[in-house]
Amino acid sequence: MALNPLDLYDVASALTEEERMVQDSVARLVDDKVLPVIQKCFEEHRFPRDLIPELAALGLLGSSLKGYGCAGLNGISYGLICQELERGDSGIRSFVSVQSSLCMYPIHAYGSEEQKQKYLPGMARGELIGCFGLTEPHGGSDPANMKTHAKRRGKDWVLNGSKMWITNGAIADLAVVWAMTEEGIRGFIVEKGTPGFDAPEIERKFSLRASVTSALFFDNVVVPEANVLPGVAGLKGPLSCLTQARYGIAWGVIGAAQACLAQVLDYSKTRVLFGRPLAQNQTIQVRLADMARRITTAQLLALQLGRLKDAGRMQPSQVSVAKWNNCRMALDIARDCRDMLGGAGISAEYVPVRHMLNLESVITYEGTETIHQLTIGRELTGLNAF
Ligand code: TGC
Ligand code: FAD
Repeated sequence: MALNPLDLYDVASALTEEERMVQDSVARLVDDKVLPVIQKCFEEHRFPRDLIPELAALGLLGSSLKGYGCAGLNGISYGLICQELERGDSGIRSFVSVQSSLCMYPIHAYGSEEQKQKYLPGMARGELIGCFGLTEPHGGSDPANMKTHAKRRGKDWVLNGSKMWITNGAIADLAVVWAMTEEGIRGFIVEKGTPGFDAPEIERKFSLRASVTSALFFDNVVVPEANVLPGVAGLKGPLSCLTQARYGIAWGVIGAAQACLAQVLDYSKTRVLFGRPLAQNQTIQVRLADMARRITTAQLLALQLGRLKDAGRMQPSQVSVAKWNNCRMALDIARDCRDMLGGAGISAEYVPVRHMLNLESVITYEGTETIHQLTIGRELTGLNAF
């Protein structure tokens, strides 16, 4: 029996029935609702907001959280959700990553009961949109050097500073913002419309054009004590959220790579050059084989990482291995697929160039490749090279 070129090791057979059902239902959503509109959204620099209710209806927002209207799925299912969404576009997966792992997760993990009741059910229904403000303009790789700060004033806090490159910012109803205080870094829930808070969109991106990216500005923004996350202080608060989101990205980018390989496989079999299909050339087959090998490796890495996550044993440096390997794999494949399409590869008719441009962001955000390499280096040697 011929192997599935997008799943050479039959990873599908290692999934439970529930995991397969989740994957299939998200795949249908992507085929029916994302793929028909996404290229136009990308060209128009527009996030397809009307998809939000569809994502919510399938339980994809905060899908691995328990209670508060969330689906309570396992880590593998969350990974498969990201994989299918990113087969459509990294911008759609980004929206779900930020809503779920970066905004709902910290409220769920570190919020008060009132905060959970107030925000999580609405966020799961897609009625409230969240964003996550960690990166600052002077250097995102080193969030410990944070300039945004909050000072106590009576029962309130006063927030000043700015954040940069914030996914969902301009469409968000609430922002989880990390700021320096006398007690170290704390998390603040800042609601849209709070005086002194502004979230302008960053225009003219060449990447993630179907995703909203914004700056956040805080000019003497008064935040009540009730909006401070009580359960965490220090850098481990935001970094623990990043661990969740990076896990999803490690799965997500597999979908982008699969979309590129699927299209270039078809193309290379029908494109006839020098009297034979492009796919009948040795160098083309070597390149295709290399893509399938790298996708297979990435799938197995993600699957084992998911098993570790579901067993409660996943370590941040293990996530770094997968985020680094899988983003690099997907970006290299998208670039190579773009090349194998020749001139057609720069056309919006084909998906690789869009995925390639998106993946330039994905390999940068949630920790650049270098940050993940140095994290693994520190794990191996016990020496901090940051
Ligand atoms: P370091 O001393 O290593 O750690 C400080 C404290 O945090 C703990 N910790 C972690 N906890 C949970 N998960 C992790 N991944 C953790 N990494 C570290 C650590 O144990 C320590 O705890 P404690 O109790 O001892 O205080 O901190 P460092 O200053 O040396 O920094 C390390 C470094 C460079 C790895 C970190 O700063 C880093 O990861 N930098 C990259 C920043 C980054 O990834 N930013 C992403 C912003 S969000 C984003 O990009 C969203 S895009 C979303 C989308 O659209 O999909
Ligand atoms: P810098 O930190 O200035 O890094 C510049 C270069 O220096 C990189 O190549 C880096 O690898 C390298 N470098 C850094 N340190 C070292 C070192 N010690 N040794 C060697 N090289 C080093 N942030 C959020 O908080 N929330 C979001 O929702 C969010 N969404 C994003 C969406 C998009 C589309 C993008 C592009 C970014 C987003 N980010 C978000 C920000 C993202 O996390 C940062 O861009 C990323 O962490 C890198 O920070 P920086 O851009 O400031 O680059």
